[in-house]
Amino acid sequence: MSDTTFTPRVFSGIQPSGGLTLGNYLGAIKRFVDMQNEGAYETVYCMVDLHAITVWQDPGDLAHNTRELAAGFIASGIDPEKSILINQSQVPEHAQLAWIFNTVARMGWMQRMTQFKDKAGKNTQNASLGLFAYPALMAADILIYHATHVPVGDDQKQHLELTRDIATKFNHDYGVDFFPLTEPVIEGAATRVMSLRDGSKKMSKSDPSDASRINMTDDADTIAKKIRKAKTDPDALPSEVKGLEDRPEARNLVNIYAALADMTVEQVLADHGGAQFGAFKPALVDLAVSKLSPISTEMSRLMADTAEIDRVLARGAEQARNITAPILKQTYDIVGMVSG
Ligand code: AQP
Repeated sequence: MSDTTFTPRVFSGIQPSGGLTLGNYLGAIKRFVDMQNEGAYETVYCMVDLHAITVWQDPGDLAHNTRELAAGFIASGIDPEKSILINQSQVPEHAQLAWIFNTVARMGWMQRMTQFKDKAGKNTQNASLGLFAYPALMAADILIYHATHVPVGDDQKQHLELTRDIATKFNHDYGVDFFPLTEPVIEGAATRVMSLRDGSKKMSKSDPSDASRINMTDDADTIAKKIRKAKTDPDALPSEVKGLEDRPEARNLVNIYAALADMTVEQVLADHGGAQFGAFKPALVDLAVSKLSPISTEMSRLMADTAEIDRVLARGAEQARNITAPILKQTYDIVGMVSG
């Protein structure tokens, strides 16, 4: 346990590896906005472009997706006056600390990471070295801010545990109490939004099937079509949460409803228990369109002036480096690097 008191600070990021999905929004961004507005933390939010290129990204698409992600953050309620909003590669201390952590993390730890196994597929020999080292860079993203809390979706739990292992080993090896043991914040009804086509698969921006996800840029008709076609079962909705067991697709739609409406799953089932999907899906469409359309409209407005987005990111990088440069300098001193 650390005796040092760290400034309550939140860090989290999203990869510009495609368009934002409803999974990213409900599992991550909506929580980012809540934590920003709680006022109990300094908040730093990041487009993690260095992570995105661990699998091939077309350069034009990467630049577009990075700006669009920034627009998505702002349109969803991240206020650059209240939070530091950055693009990862513009703050070089992330990558510099990651190199130190590459020497702290052990091969065996990395080999246990399920995300590497999922993303590398069968041909691990052909995966990039960066994909293997991804969790060490993620630990650096967090710890270069001495972040105390990280809001994430359920899929990132293992990486957060690894971040704590890296902090613990660094502190132990160098006999310091320098890096905090960061707490994951995995909360809400939609910490794992599933594919609309397969209730056993996570909704993902890189899923080849566009029908599997709701993109934050989808218009009202597209959202309606995707929800109407979402895979379900023939039974009516139960009135109790227990009745959703073994019904992954039904549970997914109920979770999405609850998260969008800021309700608990119990409340949704109290209102809709007994309803057939023929009635529940239109209610979900109305709710999704009313919550998501203002965000996509604002994203389009912001994307019409990318110079302004670039200015926000440049200012964010400057603010971020006021935090990251001294932490890197202290890390180098601890490690024994002559840094002048
Ligand atoms: N389906 C999801 N449900 C809940 N949370 C999710 N997140 C992602 N998908 C879901 C959360 O979004 C944050 C950013 O994720 P990321 O972009 O860094 O990477 P990812 O988890 O790999 O997301 P994708 O959409 O699946 O991207 P690709 O397809 O490029 O791999 C994280 O907090 C994550 O938990």
